[in-house]
Amino acid sequence: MAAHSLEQLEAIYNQPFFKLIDQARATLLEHWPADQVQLCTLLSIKTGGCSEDCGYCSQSARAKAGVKAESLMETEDILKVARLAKTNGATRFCMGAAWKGIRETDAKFQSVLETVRAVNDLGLEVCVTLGQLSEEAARQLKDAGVSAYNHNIDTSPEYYSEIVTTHSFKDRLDTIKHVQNVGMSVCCGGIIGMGETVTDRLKMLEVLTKFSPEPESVPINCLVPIDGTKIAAKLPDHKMVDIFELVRLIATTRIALPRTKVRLSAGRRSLSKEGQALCFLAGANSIFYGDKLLTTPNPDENDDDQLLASLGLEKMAPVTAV
Ligand code: SAM
Ligand code: DTB
Ligand code: SF4
Repeated sequence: MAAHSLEQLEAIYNQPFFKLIDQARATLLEHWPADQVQLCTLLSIKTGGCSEDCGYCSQSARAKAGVKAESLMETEDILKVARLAKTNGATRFCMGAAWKGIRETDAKFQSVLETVRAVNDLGLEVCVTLGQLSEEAARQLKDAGVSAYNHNIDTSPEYYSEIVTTHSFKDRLDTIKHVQNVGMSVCCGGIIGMGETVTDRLKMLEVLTKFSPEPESVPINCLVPIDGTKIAAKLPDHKMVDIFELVRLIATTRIALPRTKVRLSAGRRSLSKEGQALCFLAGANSIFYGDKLLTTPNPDENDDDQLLASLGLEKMAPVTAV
Protein backbone atom coordinates (compact mmCIF):
# COMPACT_ATOMS: atom_id res chain seq x y z
CA MET A 1 0.00 0.00 0.00
CA ALA A 2 1.52 3.24 -1.12
CA ALA A 3 -0.45 5.68 1.08
CA HIS A 4 1.75 7.03 3.87
CA SER A 5 0.86 9.39 6.70
CA LEU A 6 3.04 12.39 7.49
CA GLU A 7 4.21 10.58 10.64
CA GLN A 8 5.28 7.52 8.66
CA LEU A 9 7.17 9.67 6.17
CA GLU A 10 8.87 11.58 8.98
CA ALA A 11 9.99 8.30 10.56
CA ILE A 12 11.54 7.22 7.25
CA TYR A 13 13.07 10.65 6.50
CA ASN A 14 14.63 11.15 9.93
CA GLN A 15 16.50 7.82 10.13
CA PRO A 16 20.28 7.99 10.36
CA PHE A 17 21.45 9.02 6.88
CA PHE A 18 23.18 5.75 5.91
CA LYS A 19 20.30 3.61 7.19
CA LEU A 20 17.96 5.66 5.03
CA ILE A 21 20.23 5.21 1.99
CA ASP A 22 20.46 1.44 2.61
CA GLN A 23 16.67 1.13 2.77
CA ALA A 24 16.14 3.26 -0.33
CA ARG A 25 18.80 1.41 -2.34
CA ALA A 26 17.31 -1.96 -1.34
CA THR A 27 13.88 -0.73 -2.45
CA LEU A 28 15.25 0.44 -5.79
CA LEU A 29 16.99 -2.89 -6.42
CA GLU A 30 13.85 -4.83 -5.60
CA HIS A 31 11.70 -2.98 -8.13
CA TRP A 32 13.96 -1.63 -10.85
CA PRO A 33 16.79 -2.86 -13.03
CA ALA A 34 20.02 -1.97 -11.27
CA ASP A 35 22.06 0.86 -12.67
CA GLN A 36 19.60 2.20 -15.23
CA VAL A 37 18.57 5.81 -15.62
CA GLN A 38 15.78 7.14 -17.79
CA LEU A 39 16.80 10.02 -20.05
CA CYS A 40 14.00 12.52 -20.77
CA THR A 41 14.39 15.50 -23.06
CA LEU A 42 12.29 18.59 -22.53
CA LEU A 43 11.04 21.08 -25.07
CA SER A 44 9.00 24.19 -24.46
CA ILE A 45 6.54 24.07 -27.36
CA LYS A 46 4.73 27.23 -26.25
CA THR A 47 6.82 29.64 -24.25
CA GLY A 48 5.96 32.62 -22.03
CA GLY A 49 3.00 34.97 -21.70
CA CYS A 50 1.19 32.72 -19.22
CA SER A 51 -1.82 34.15 -17.34
CA GLU A 52 -0.81 32.43 -14.08
CA ASP A 53 1.30 33.87 -11.27
CA CYS A 54 3.37 30.86 -10.17
CA GLY A 55 6.10 32.57 -8.16
CA TYR A 56 9.01 30.46 -9.44
CA CYS A 57 8.15 30.65 -13.14
CA SER A 58 9.89 32.76 -15.78
CA GLN A 59 6.95 32.21 -18.13
CA SER A 60 4.30 34.02 -16.11
CA ALA A 61 3.25 37.20 -17.94
CA ARG A 62 3.77 38.96 -14.59
CA ALA A 63 7.43 37.93 -14.30
CA LYS A 64 10.10 40.23 -15.65
CA ALA A 65 12.51 37.48 -16.52
CA GLY A 66 13.16 38.44 -20.13
CA VAL A 67 11.23 35.48 -21.54
CA LYS A 68 9.46 36.49 -24.73
CA ALA A 69 5.90 35.24 -25.26
CA GLU A 70 5.84 32.96 -28.28
CA SER A 71 3.11 31.09 -30.11
CA LEU A 72 2.74 27.31 -30.28
CA MET A 73 5.52 25.67 -32.31
CA GLU A 74 4.67 23.90 -35.57
CA THR A 75 4.67 20.10 -35.53
CA GLU A 76 7.51 19.90 -38.07
CA ASP A 77 9.78 22.13 -35.96
CA ILE A 78 9.04 20.08 -32.85
CA LEU A 79 9.82 16.87 -34.74
CA LYS A 80 13.27 18.15 -35.67
CA VAL A 81 14.08 18.55 -31.97
CA ALA A 82 12.52 15.20 -31.09
CA ARG A 83 14.56 13.37 -33.77
CA LEU A 84 17.75 14.95 -32.43
CA ALA A 85 16.83 14.03 -28.85
CA LYS A 86 16.35 10.43 -29.99
CA THR A 87 19.68 10.41 -31.82
CA ASN A 88 21.37 11.74 -28.69
CA GLY A 89 19.93 8.88 -26.64
CA ALA A 90 16.78 10.21 -24.98
CA THR A 91 13.90 7.74 -24.73
CA ARG A 92 11.24 10.11 -23.42
CA PHE A 93 10.25 13.43 -24.94
CA CYS A 94 8.39 15.87 -22.73
CA MET A 95 6.66 18.89 -24.26
CA GLY A 96 5.63 21.81 -22.08
CA ALA A 97 3.26 24.67 -22.78
CA ALA A 98 2.95 27.90 -20.80
CA TRP A 99 -0.81 27.80 -20.53
CA LYS A 100 -3.19 27.87 -17.60
CA GLY A 101 -4.84 25.01 -19.43
CA ILE A 102 -6.16 23.92 -22.81
CA ARG A 103 -9.63 22.96 -24.05
CA GLU A 104 -10.32 20.15 -26.49
CA THR A 105 -12.28 22.57 -28.71
CA ASP A 106 -9.24 24.79 -29.24
CA ALA A 107 -7.45 24.54 -32.61
CA LYS A 108 -4.13 24.56 -30.71
CA PHE A 109 -5.19 21.36 -29.00
CA GLN A 110 -5.70 19.66 -32.36
CA SER A 111 -2.19 20.73 -33.33
CA VAL A 112 -0.78 19.24 -30.10
CA LEU A 113 -2.59 15.96 -30.84
CA GLU A 114 -1.01 15.83 -34.28
CA THR A 115 2.42 16.46 -32.74
CA VAL A 116 1.90 13.76 -30.11
CA ARG A 117 1.06 11.19 -32.81
CA ALA A 118 4.13 12.14 -34.81
CA VAL A 119 6.53 12.01 -31.82
CA ASN A 120 5.03 8.71 -30.78
CA ASP A 121 5.70 7.36 -34.28
CA LEU A 122 9.41 8.11 -33.74
CA GLY A 123 9.38 5.48 -30.98
CA LEU A 124 9.80 7.97 -28.14
CA GLU A 125 7.71 7.86 -24.99
CA VAL A 126 5.63 11.02 -25.08
CA CYS A 127 4.95 13.17 -22.04
CA VAL A 128 3.12 16.49 -22.15
CA THR A 129 2.50 19.24 -19.62
CA LEU A 130 -0.17 21.63 -20.82
CA GLY A 131 -1.78 22.87 -17.59
CA GLN A 132 -5.43 22.21 -16.70
CA LEU A 133 -7.34 19.61 -18.71
CA SER A 134 -10.87 18.26 -18.88
CA GLU A 135 -11.43 14.52 -18.85
CA GLU A 136 -12.32 14.63 -22.55
CA ALA A 137 -9.05 16.38 -23.44
CA ALA A 138 -7.15 13.83 -21.34
CA ARG A 139 -8.87 10.99 -23.22
CA GLN A 140 -7.90 12.45 -26.59
CA LEU A 141 -4.27 12.91 -25.50
CA LYS A 142 -4.15 9.32 -24.32
CA ASP A 143 -5.63 8.07 -27.59
CA ALA A 144 -3.04 10.10 -29.50
CA GLY A 145 -0.26 8.26 -27.66
CA VAL A 146 0.70 10.31 -24.59
CA SER A 147 2.21 7.93 -22.06
CA ALA A 148 2.26 10.32 -19.10
CA TYR A 149 0.79 13.70 -18.25
CA ASN A 150 2.96 15.99 -16.11
CA HIS A 151 1.07 18.20 -13.67
CA ASN A 152 2.97 19.05 -10.52
CA ILE A 153 1.47 19.86 -7.14
CA ASP A 154 4.72 21.76 -6.49
CA THR A 155 4.54 22.00 -2.68
CA SER A 156 2.33 21.18 0.32
CA PRO A 157 -1.38 22.08 0.22
CA GLU A 158 -0.70 24.55 3.05
CA TYR A 159 2.19 26.36 1.33
CA TYR A 160 0.65 26.40 -2.16
CA SER A 161 -1.09 29.78 -1.83
CA GLU A 162 2.26 31.38 -0.91
CA ILE A 163 3.49 30.41 -4.37
CA VAL A 164 0.44 30.67 -6.64
CA THR A 165 -2.79 32.64 -6.28
CA THR A 166 -4.39 32.39 -9.74
CA HIS A 167 -5.37 28.75 -9.33
CA SER A 168 -5.67 26.45 -6.34
CA PHE A 169 -4.13 23.24 -5.11
CA LYS A 170 -7.55 21.65 -5.66
CA ASP A 171 -7.52 22.78 -9.32
CA ARG A 172 -4.27 20.83 -9.71
CA LEU A 173 -5.78 17.73 -8.07
CA ASP A 174 -8.88 17.99 -10.32
CA THR A 175 -6.77 17.84 -13.48
CA ILE A 176 -4.80 14.90 -12.06
CA LYS A 177 -8.11 13.11 -11.38
CA HIS A 178 -9.25 13.71 -14.99
CA VAL A 179 -6.00 12.18 -16.25
CA GLN A 180 -6.33 9.17 -13.93
CA ASN A 181 -9.99 8.67 -14.88
CA VAL A 182 -9.05 7.97 -18.50
CA GLY A 183 -6.27 5.58 -17.48
CA MET A 184 -3.36 7.82 -18.46
CA SER A 185 -0.25 7.78 -16.27
CA VAL A 186 0.47 10.76 -14.08
CA CYS A 187 3.85 12.39 -13.66
CA CYS A 188 3.59 14.61 -10.60
CA GLY A 189 6.08 16.14 -8.23
CA GLY A 190 7.24 19.48 -7.01
CA ILE A 191 9.94 22.00 -6.26
CA ILE A 192 12.08 22.34 -3.17
CA GLY A 193 13.96 25.43 -2.07
CA MET A 194 11.06 27.90 -2.26
CA GLY A 195 11.20 28.83 1.42
CA GLU A 196 9.08 25.85 2.50
CA THR A 197 9.89 23.64 5.51
CA VAL A 198 10.89 19.97 5.46
CA THR A 199 7.39 19.29 6.81
CA ASP A 200 5.91 20.97 3.71
CA ARG A 201 8.04 18.70 1.51
CA LEU A 202 6.85 15.61 3.35
CA LYS A 203 3.24 16.83 3.23
CA MET A 204 3.63 17.14 -0.53
CA LEU A 205 4.93 13.57 -0.61
CA GLU A 206 2.05 12.45 1.61
CA VAL A 207 -0.39 13.73 -1.06
CA LEU A 208 1.53 11.92 -3.81
CA THR A 209 1.48 8.62 -1.91
CA LYS A 210 -2.32 8.85 -1.72
CA PHE A 211 -2.75 8.96 -5.50
CA SER A 212 -4.53 5.95 -6.87
CA PRO A 213 -2.93 4.64 -9.00
CA GLU A 214 0.52 5.68 -7.85
CA PRO A 215 2.22 8.37 -9.94
CA GLU A 216 4.19 6.88 -12.82
CA SER A 217 6.97 9.34 -12.07
CA VAL A 218 7.78 11.99 -9.49
CA PRO A 219 9.98 14.86 -10.65
CA ILE A 220 11.87 16.47 -7.80
CA ASN A 221 12.95 19.93 -8.90
CA CYS A 222 15.31 22.17 -6.95
CA LEU A 223 14.30 25.76 -7.48
CA VAL A 224 16.22 27.39 -10.31
CA PRO A 225 16.12 30.97 -9.06
CA ILE A 226 15.26 33.32 -11.92
CA ASP A 227 15.64 37.10 -11.65
CA GLY A 228 12.35 38.88 -12.23
CA THR A 229 10.18 36.12 -10.70
CA LYS A 230 8.08 36.63 -7.56
CA ILE A 231 10.18 34.12 -5.61
CA ALA A 232 13.48 35.74 -6.54
CA ALA A 233 12.13 38.98 -5.03
CA LYS A 234 10.89 37.15 -1.92
CA LEU A 235 14.11 35.14 -1.41
CA PRO A 236 16.92 37.50 -2.46
CA ASP A 237 19.56 35.42 -0.62
CA HIS A 238 18.37 32.14 -2.03
CA LYS A 239 20.77 29.25 -1.45
CA MET A 240 20.71 25.91 -3.22
CA VAL A 241 18.93 23.28 -1.17
CA ASP A 242 21.24 21.37 1.16
CA ILE A 243 22.39 18.21 -0.63
CA PHE A 244 21.59 15.95 2.33
CA GLU A 245 18.03 17.33 2.48
CA LEU A 246 17.62 16.63 -1.24
CA VAL A 247 19.02 13.10 -0.85
CA ARG A 248 16.79 12.42 2.15
CA LEU A 249 13.72 13.50 0.18
CA ILE A 250 14.68 11.36 -2.82
CA ALA A 251 15.29 8.34 -0.58
CA THR A 252 11.99 8.83 1.25
CA THR A 253 10.16 9.14 -2.08
CA ARG A 254 11.81 5.94 -3.35
CA ILE A 255 10.79 4.03 -0.21
CA ALA A 256 7.22 5.35 -0.14
CA LEU A 257 6.70 4.91 -3.90
CA PRO A 258 8.81 1.89 -4.87
CA ARG A 259 7.47 1.47 -8.42
CA THR A 260 7.60 5.15 -9.35
CA LYS A 261 10.39 6.65 -11.41
CA VAL A 262 11.99 9.32 -9.24
CA ARG A 263 13.35 12.07 -11.47
CA LEU A 264 16.23 14.26 -10.36
CA SER A 265 14.89 17.27 -12.25
CA ALA A 266 15.62 21.02 -12.38
CA GLY A 267 18.65 22.33 -10.50
CA ARG A 268 21.26 19.74 -11.47
CA ARG A 269 23.65 22.43 -12.68
CA SER A 270 24.00 23.46 -9.05
CA LEU A 271 24.84 19.93 -7.89
CA SER A 272 28.28 18.38 -7.89
CA LYS A 273 28.96 15.03 -9.58
CA GLU A 274 29.23 13.48 -6.12
CA GLY A 275 25.93 15.03 -5.07
CA GLN A 276 24.19 13.59 -8.12
CA ALA A 277 25.79 10.19 -7.49
CA LEU A 278 24.31 10.24 -3.97
CA CYS A 279 20.89 11.01 -5.47
CA PHE A 280 21.16 7.94 -7.75
CA LEU A 281 22.34 5.85 -4.82
CA ALA A 282 19.27 7.02 -2.88
CA GLY A 283 16.92 5.84 -5.62
CA ALA A 284 16.64 8.51 -8.31
CA ASN A 285 16.40 6.73 -11.68
CA SER A 286 15.49 9.42 -14.17
CA ILE A 287 16.90 12.78 -15.29
CA PHE A 288 16.23 15.54 -17.79
CA TYR A 289 18.85 15.11 -20.50
CA GLY A 290 19.79 17.87 -22.92
CA ASP A 291 21.32 21.29 -22.35
CA LYS A 292 18.02 23.12 -21.84
CA LEU A 293 15.07 22.61 -19.54
CA LEU A 294 12.14 24.85 -20.56
CA THR A 295 13.73 28.30 -20.35
CA THR A 296 16.86 27.67 -18.28
CA PRO A 297 20.05 25.67 -18.89
CA ASN A 298 20.60 22.04 -17.89
CA PRO A 299 23.96 20.19 -17.89
CA ASP A 300 25.50 19.46 -21.32
CA GLU A 301 24.81 16.01 -22.75
CA ASN A 302 28.56 15.30 -22.86
CA ASP A 303 28.93 16.02 -19.16
CA ASP A 304 25.98 13.79 -18.38
CA ASP A 305 27.33 11.01 -20.62
CA GLN A 306 30.61 11.18 -18.72
CA LEU A 307 28.88 11.21 -15.36
CA LEU A 308 26.73 8.19 -16.21
CA ALA A 309 29.72 6.33 -17.69
CA SER A 310 31.87 6.99 -14.66
CA LEU A 311 29.12 5.59 -12.42
CA GLY A 312 28.48 2.62 -14.73
CA LEU A 313 24.88 3.73 -15.25
CA GLU A 314 23.06 2.85 -18.44
CA LYS A 315 20.15 4.41 -20.25
CA MET A 316 16.78 2.85 -19.45
CA ALA A 317 14.88 1.45 -22.44
CA PRO A 318 11.55 3.14 -23.22
CA VAL A 319 8.89 1.93 -20.80
CA THR A 320 5.31 2.16 -21.93
CA ALA A 321 2.71 3.55 -19.55
CA VAL A 322 2.49 1.59 -16.27
N1 SAM B 1 2.03 25.37 -17.47
C1 SAM B 1 2.08 24.02 -17.11
C2 SAM B 1 1.92 23.81 -15.63
O1 SAM B 1 2.09 24.75 -14.88
O2 SAM B 1 1.60 22.69 -15.23
C3 SAM B 1 3.33 23.29 -17.57
C4 SAM B 1 4.68 23.96 -17.51
S1 SAM B 1 5.32 24.31 -15.89
C5 SAM B 1 6.66 25.35 -16.27
C6 SAM B 1 5.99 22.77 -15.33
C7 SAM B 1 6.67 22.69 -13.99
O3 SAM B 1 8.02 23.16 -14.09
C8 SAM B 1 6.12 23.48 -12.83
O4 SAM B 1 5.01 22.87 -12.27
C9 SAM B 1 7.30 23.48 -11.87
O5 SAM B 1 7.25 22.34 -11.02
C10 SAM B 1 8.52 23.39 -12.79
N2 SAM B 1 9.28 24.65 -12.76
C11 SAM B 1 8.96 25.78 -13.42
N3 SAM B 1 9.86 26.76 -13.17
C12 SAM B 1 10.77 26.23 -12.32
C13 SAM B 1 11.94 26.76 -11.67
N4 SAM B 1 12.32 28.01 -11.83
N5 SAM B 1 12.66 25.94 -10.88
C14 SAM B 1 12.27 24.64 -10.70
N6 SAM B 1 11.17 24.11 -11.28
C15 SAM B 1 10.43 24.88 -12.06
C1 DTB C 1 9.15 19.24 -14.14
O1 DTB C 1 8.79 18.80 -13.03
N1 DTB C 1 10.25 19.95 -14.35
C2 DTB C 1 10.35 20.35 -15.73
C3 DTB C 1 9.13 19.61 -16.38
N2 DTB C 1 8.49 19.02 -15.26
C4 DTB C 1 8.22 20.31 -17.26
C5 DTB C 1 10.45 21.81 -15.93
C6 DTB C 1 11.59 22.47 -15.19
C7 DTB C 1 11.62 23.91 -15.56
C8 DTB C 1 12.77 24.65 -14.96
C9 DTB C 1 12.76 26.10 -15.23
C10 DTB C 1 12.78 26.51 -16.67
O2 DTB C 1 13.60 25.97 -17.45
O3 DTB C 1 12.04 27.42 -17.03
FE1 SF4 D 1 2.08 29.25 -16.33
FE2 SF4 D 1 2.83 26.74 -15.77
FE3 SF4 D 1 4.54 28.81 -15.41
FE4 SF4 D 1 2.45 28.53 -13.79
S1 SF4 D 1 4.18 27.09 -14.01
S2 SF4 D 1 3.14 30.47 -14.75
S3 SF4 D 1 0.88 27.72 -15.17
S4 SF4 D 1 3.73 28.09 -17.34
